[in-house]
Amino acid sequence: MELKPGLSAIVTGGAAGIGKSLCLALAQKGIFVTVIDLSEKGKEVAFLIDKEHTKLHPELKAPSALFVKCDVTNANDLDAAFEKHLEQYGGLDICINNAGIGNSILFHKDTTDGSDTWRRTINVNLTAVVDCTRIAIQIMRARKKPGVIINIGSASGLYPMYPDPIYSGTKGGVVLFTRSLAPLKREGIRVNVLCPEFVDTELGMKVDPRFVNASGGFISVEEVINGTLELITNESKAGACLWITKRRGMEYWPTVSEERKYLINSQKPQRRFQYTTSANIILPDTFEKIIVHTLDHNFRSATKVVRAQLKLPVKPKHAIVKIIYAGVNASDVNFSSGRYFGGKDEEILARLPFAAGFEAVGIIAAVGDSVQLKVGTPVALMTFGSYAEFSVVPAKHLLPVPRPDAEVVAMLTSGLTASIGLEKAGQMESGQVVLVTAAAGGTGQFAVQLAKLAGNKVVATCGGEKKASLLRSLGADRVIDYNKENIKDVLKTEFPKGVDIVYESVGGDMFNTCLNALAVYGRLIVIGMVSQYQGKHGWKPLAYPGLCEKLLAKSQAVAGFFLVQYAHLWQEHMDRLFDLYSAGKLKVTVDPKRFVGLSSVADAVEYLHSGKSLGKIVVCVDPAFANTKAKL
Ligand SMILES: NC(=O)c1ccc[n+]([C@@H]2O[C@H](COP(=O)([O-])OP(=O)(O)OC[C@H]3O[C@@H](n4cnc5c(N)ncnc54)[C@H](OP(=O)(O)O)[C@@H]3O)[C@@H](O)[C@H]2O)c1
Ligand SMILES: *[C@@H]1O[C@H](CO)[C@@H](O)[C@H](O)[C@H]1NC(C)=O
Ligand SMILES: *[C@@H]1O[C@H](CO)[C@@H](O)[C@H](O)[C@H]1NC(C)=O
Ligand SMILES: *[C@@H]1O[C@H](CO)[C@@H](O)[C@H](O)[C@H]1NC(C)=O
Ligand SMILES: *[C@@H]1O[C@H](CO)[C@@H](O)[C@H](O)[C@H]1NC(C)=O
Ligand SMILES: *[C@@H]1O[C@H](CO)[C@@H](O)[C@H](O)[C@H]1NC(C)=O
Ligand SMILES: CC(=O)N[C@H]1CO[C@H](CO)[C@@H](O)[C@@H]1O
Repeated sequence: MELKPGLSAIVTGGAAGIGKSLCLALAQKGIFVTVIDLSEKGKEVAFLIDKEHTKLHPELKAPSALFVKCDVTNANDLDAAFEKHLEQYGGLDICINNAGIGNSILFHKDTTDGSDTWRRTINVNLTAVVDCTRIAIQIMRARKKPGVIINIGSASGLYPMYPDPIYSGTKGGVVLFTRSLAPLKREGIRVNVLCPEFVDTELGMKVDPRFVNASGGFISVEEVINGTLELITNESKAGACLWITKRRGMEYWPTVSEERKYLINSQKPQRRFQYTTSANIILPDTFEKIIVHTLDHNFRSATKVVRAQLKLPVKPKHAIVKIIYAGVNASDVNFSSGRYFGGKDEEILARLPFAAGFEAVGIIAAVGDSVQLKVGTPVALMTFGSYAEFSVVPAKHLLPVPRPDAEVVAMLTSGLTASIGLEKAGQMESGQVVLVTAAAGGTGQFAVQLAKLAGNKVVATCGGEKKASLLRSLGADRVIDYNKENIKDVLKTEFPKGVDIVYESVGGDMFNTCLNALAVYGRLIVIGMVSQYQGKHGWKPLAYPGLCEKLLAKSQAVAGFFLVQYAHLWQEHMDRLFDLYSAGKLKVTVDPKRFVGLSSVADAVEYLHSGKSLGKIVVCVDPAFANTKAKL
């Protein structure tokens, strides 16, 4: 809401302290204010508001302020006070609930019935806030005009304040009460809460100065005013809780990553199974698949397309999936050389031949006993053997998806790795510098966007102008094309304090460059080491001399991340990625080069390692099927 002359506001507890300053700040903008307070000093504030108006906005009609003496815990008086405001100004645009009183005696040492002590403070600090909010909502709703309600909470509504449990309790109540009102935004009513730590007012002065000092000192009333004005003016804030401390400045509570721990998308179940096929899928007797017949890091030499029997009936708890798109992934070559399995050479050789391919989307073509999923449901699978026309998969490994599209394949390994990796291994929050390597690649593109969405500054590396321009379009703040610029030099001059998180998937020299660019407390997430996968003899582990010394000197962490170990989070993050994608907040780049049919898989794998690809590479296993379904 733009603060412009002629709007009207109510401020409870406006006679002194923060409330008084808020009244005067609103007055400066030419806003009519009703001061509600128990103290007669409110009259003087109304006078000051009037003076401010006369000086800055002489065009406004009088009276520019009202004072209503009222105890906010008295429901009848409160109704009457709001009514007076309405009579005078014909509406209500802003309501600031600021009234509060202190408590001098600890509640469990209180021998009275509490009606003049803790019960009263709960009534003033919590019940009256609820009551004022109720009346304000009713007025704003009736007028069908946008309105903003700001409740003044406290930092002790976010974390405990040991010397005064009642204080913490009421403020905690105000915080969750307010946050629960976020959905009112749909009606144009935004309710927000402000949570300052110790403020430089008369009330603040009563706090033990040692506490105040330990917390970094008082915050100024001006900062509280600035925070309130931000909550009023920024239309994106609804149910928002702004935390202000001297130590850390202004921050919203909770952080995006905390929020993600409890947010559940209620629309999910309706949408998830929206796309089902009406056509019966005809199960053939045989189908084609790619197998590794000899161990080789050269995917083409290691593999061949073979025909296999489709075994029917389907085993209990299993499903047959008709594959539509399969995802190409950097370690396909690692897999074809047998490096995925570990163990002795003879043991790996004994596995031959084995099926290749890590990930795909398709449609359930048949199910065995005890399977809940229906035939026709689009699903994703991340099981070995997905370079195939059909795949028999334990039903518990199937992830229902909204549509069997190329974009959804891109979200699987690549999207999930970025989403879960940044959160778990990277512990990403907001306001940090995040460096992403191979940023225009399958997983890099997601890391860049997710880091931006979480409110970070993103530095992205890539080789080539086409990739650089993709990255700029995805919102990267600084793109380093290593064909044109030296990554080390750029990081050194432009990020002298270092970067906080690195999403690293290249390995080798790149790993070293990134490690040297890491800030104090920084975290480097090892996602992969694509530069090492295709050495002459396949995989060759590297030594990193001095690694421990570097980490110790700057309290840094290097964290490995392997998606397979986070299967319990796949569905949650898949849903989140698809929601972002559907809402247009996440772009999914699939390389435009078309690979059709299983015979093109080797080309696709080589293309990935050519370093020319842009975004996720997918192979369309059954173009006919994909095309007919696209019309649905
Ligand atoms: N840990 C996990 O759970 C997990 C899961 C998925 C993926 N990954 C890892 O994530 C990384 C990316 O995989 P992806 O499937 O998404 O592939 P990708 O990023 O699409 O891979 C291609 C990109 O990597 C860079 N690159 C390719 N070959 C290179 C080389 N020899 N030296 C230096 N850079 C090279 C190129 O980008 P530039 O323009 O920047 O050179 C290229 O565009 C891999 O390291 C992979 O192992 C890990
Ligand atoms: C009530 O709120 C006021 C102002 O926000 C605060 O200073 C006071 O300590 C609070 N008292 C209790 C007991 O909650
Ligand atoms: C608080 O810190 C200030 C300086 O930062 C100092 O002047 C003051 O004496 C300290 N007060 C207490 C109670 O420690
Ligand atoms: C409050 O906001 C004003 C205007 O945006 C700014 O000039 C001032 O520095 C801010 N004050 C504080 C203490 O942040
Ligand atoms: C409003 O808040 C959002 C989210 O915090 C921020 O991205 C945006 O820049 C803010 N808008 C203004 C006008 O300050
Ligand atoms: C490739 O996909 C598989 C199966 O989802 C996954 O386990 C693996 O981490 C991926 N590997 C790379 C390097 O992309
Ligand atoms: C990303 C990945 O799975 N890399 C594997 C490649 O092969 C080596 C050696 O067997 C494994 O240690 C890696 O985990």
